[in-house]
Amino acid sequence: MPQTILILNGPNLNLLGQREPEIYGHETLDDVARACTELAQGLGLETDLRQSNHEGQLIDWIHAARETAAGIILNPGGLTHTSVVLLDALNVYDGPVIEVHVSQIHKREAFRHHSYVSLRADAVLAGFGVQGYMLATRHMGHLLAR
Ligand code: CA2
Repeated sequence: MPQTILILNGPNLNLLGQREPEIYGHETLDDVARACTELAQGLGLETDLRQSNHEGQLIDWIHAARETAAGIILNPGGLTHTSVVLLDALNVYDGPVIEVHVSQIHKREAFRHHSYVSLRADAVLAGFGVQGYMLATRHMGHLLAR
């Protein structure tokens, strides 16, 4: 059975490719799902990409991932900067966690410079556009092959 990478996306990321292209680009979350699935297949892995606008739903998925996913790639959206509960959920997940931001959060408003999730993440990507998800998938392949 191939191992699964859970690719979790937080609030408003369903709008990727539809609004603010100058910040987030033109590609949609469906484009990301297709590209990561193809890349992961070449690494012998499966992907499961999900998005929710609800913090509790993301936490439930992280809890379930303890049984179903070998690693998590997570773009928490705005919850990055506010959510202790997301950090708590990740702290009870044993596999590798990679944090992805489409935009370069450190070049933006000061409130985006701090991430609670980074206290748990094994790697962080910011400012690579949606390519960040593909880079994270590739790196997850390395981490899971160890
Ligand atoms: O750069 C990222 O990926 C962010 O996680 C995106 C979040 C933002 O709050 C973080 O600081 C950085 C915002 C998600 C909003 O998503 C949209 C996507 C496209 C169009 C409009 C909103």
